[in-house]
Amino acid sequence: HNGITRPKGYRVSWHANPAVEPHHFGQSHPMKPWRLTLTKQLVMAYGMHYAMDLYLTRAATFEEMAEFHKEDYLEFLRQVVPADMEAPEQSDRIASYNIGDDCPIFDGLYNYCSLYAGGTIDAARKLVNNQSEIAINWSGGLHHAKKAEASGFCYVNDIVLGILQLLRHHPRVMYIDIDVHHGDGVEQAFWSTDRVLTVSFHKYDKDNFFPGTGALDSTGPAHPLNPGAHHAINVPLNDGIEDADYLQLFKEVVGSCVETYRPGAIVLQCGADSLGCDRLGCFNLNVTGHGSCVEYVKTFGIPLLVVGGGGYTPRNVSRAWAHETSILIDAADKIDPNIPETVAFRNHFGPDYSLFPPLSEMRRIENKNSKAYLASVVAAVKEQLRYMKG
Ligand code: ZL4
Ligand code: CA
Ligand code: ZN
Repeated sequence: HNGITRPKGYRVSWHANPAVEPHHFGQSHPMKPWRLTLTKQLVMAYGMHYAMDLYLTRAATFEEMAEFHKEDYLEFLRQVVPADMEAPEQSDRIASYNIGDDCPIFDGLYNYCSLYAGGTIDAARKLVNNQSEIAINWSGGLHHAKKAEASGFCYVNDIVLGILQLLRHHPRVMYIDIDVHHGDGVEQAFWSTDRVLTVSFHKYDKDNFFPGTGALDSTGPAHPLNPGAHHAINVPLNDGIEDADYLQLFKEVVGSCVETYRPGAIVLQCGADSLGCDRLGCFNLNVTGHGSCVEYVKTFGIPLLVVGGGGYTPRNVSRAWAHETSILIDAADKIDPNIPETVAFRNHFGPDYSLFPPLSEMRRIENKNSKAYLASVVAAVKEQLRYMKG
């Protein structure tokens, strides 16, 4: 099938449940689970599914999600219905759990959350049980959710739940986040431990870009005797960063972190809102540039859990995640950049019908990251790693 075969020497597992895809956040909400349908159609049109073990994921149980989340919050998510948004007796709880325009109550909300969380938990367990070396759940990556609060389109933090599974077997887990937003929920969950190193690359503008955290000097608990000190790495960026600069920065930061921290497993959040032309993002990355980060992480040969995240221009989200799937199965060189005639919803990929349209040319945002600024960020991270070593 298109010459795509299983990768040599390692296994890739694909974790998904199509029941996630039809959920609707509401009229004109940027988060569209339907982008997962488009991603799957591309992956199948190229025949990539023949190279992976495919798992239909189950819903996470209440108890599994309660390993991180507060039970009263999960109970609320389980019983709330859209009509409660109008019910005055519910308004205090709705406000306290941060339900609103970003995180609305929609039909099947609990089903949606438990399905994407179940996918990430299953993927982590495949790695832990040595049944897979690379496990993919594109429906996960919802990095803003807190213990008892929804935030930024995220309700249940599947990444935290997946890392908790990995920590049962691995003394140290590294988390890498290339979503354009700061991975605050994951950082906060593991703020006080040295068993998880979190690394987020993001647009940072304290008062004008969500969530406003993730400054360069936000590196963990202030007290040097707290084990989490220095175990949060933040790479704050300005508008318009391009492929070459991003990749160089990514390699220097991630390479130094892996070398120093020596994680037993890596979790990579591949939020596709860092691509050029994203509805919410402000970077200029191409599908190839975004994919090069995934390719670089793969070179370490460390058990890898790959999740999705943001991404608000569905045709480009699906291009990126399909391309990244091909990288993970070691088949990128066998993929025809012309999108197959047979793909469902092919009209979404016009007029170019290419897997790699030049995103950064289409709506170029001025690059506000000087070489000197990027060099200073790398220097600060390396300095931080010296403290981490102790
Ligand atoms: C929308 O059009 O910056 C939500 C959200 C809903 C439909 C109708 C309501 C219109 C853009 C965003 C009013 C919406 C006002 N609808 C939303 C401070 C804010 C308060 C809420 O990729 N308003 C909050 C969250 C970010 C804020 C980004 C990224 C997630 C991830 C991982 C989350 N919140 C200002 C915005 C729309 C909407 C249009 C929106 N919300 C854009 N940015 C935000 O990191 C998955
Ligand atoms: Ca990020
Ligand atoms: Zn995002």
